[in-house]
Amino acid sequence: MKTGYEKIYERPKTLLPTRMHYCPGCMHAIVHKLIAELINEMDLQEKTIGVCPVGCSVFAYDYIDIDWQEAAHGRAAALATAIKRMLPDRVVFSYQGDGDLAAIGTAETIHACNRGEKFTFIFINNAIYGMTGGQMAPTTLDGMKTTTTPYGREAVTAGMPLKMCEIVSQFDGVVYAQRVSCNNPANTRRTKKAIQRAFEIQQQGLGTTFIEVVSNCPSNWKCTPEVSMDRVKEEMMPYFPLGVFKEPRS
Ligand SMILES: Cc1ncc(C[n+]2csc(CCOP(=O)(O)OP(=O)(O)O)c2C)c(N)n1
Repeated sequence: MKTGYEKIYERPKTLLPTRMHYCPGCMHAIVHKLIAELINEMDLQEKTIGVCPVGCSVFAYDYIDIDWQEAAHGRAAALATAIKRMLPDRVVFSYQGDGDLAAIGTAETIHACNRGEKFTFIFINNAIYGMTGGQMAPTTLDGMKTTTTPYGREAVTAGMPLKMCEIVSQFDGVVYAQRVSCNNPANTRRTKKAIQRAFEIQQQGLGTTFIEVVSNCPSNWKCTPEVSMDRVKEEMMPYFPLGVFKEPRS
């Protein structure tokens, strides 16, 4: 029997009916849904290959019904490079957290972008290592408390948080870089459009496409989902401004 929600929302065939393991309010779940809807609407189910990271989204393959490959921690960009080079007619994306993409995987990320590998990065920046219990990530905000910075991150010892969109948009190989969020319905629609645009540009074979989602982590930020969305707007966005950082040259 259909629940009330199911009566008004028709689940795209690419979104598996698996019960999600994400904590309540986690933006990973929203982004999964957007990707599944998009692949369905763009009729790409048989053409898309995702690369899963190590982190909270390690089980992305349980929710989106496409071909997936699991990467070792931080190695998603290297794996996506290989897949896209071998199967250039597929839409290939890596789905990675900040620990995966910007800490252990920094080298893979930077070099794939510099080489202009023709896949899409979907980068979920929640400013913390979610899966392992809330350690400081490269994108943890200055002053933010984590289990490894109990008095708050200090720039003097940890540097300032990495702004990945700004960094990768410097590379000639990157043709499209946009920072988005899903903290409200309007921004969620923009996120879907941005991922769609990235996939379209990828299909034109122009270069690397990079989507950063300014995200939340209610469990490790130790707040309610509602408060976490407020913090995305009030604390994350001033440092990680939303917007398009790079567009293909026309
Ligand atoms: C080689 C290796 N080093 C460390 C770990 C432990 N580990 C698992 S997930 C993770 C961090 C994930 O954080 P992030 O990429 O930000 O993703 P999130 O869980 O926040 O979505 C770490 C350090 C591991 N599994 N493998």
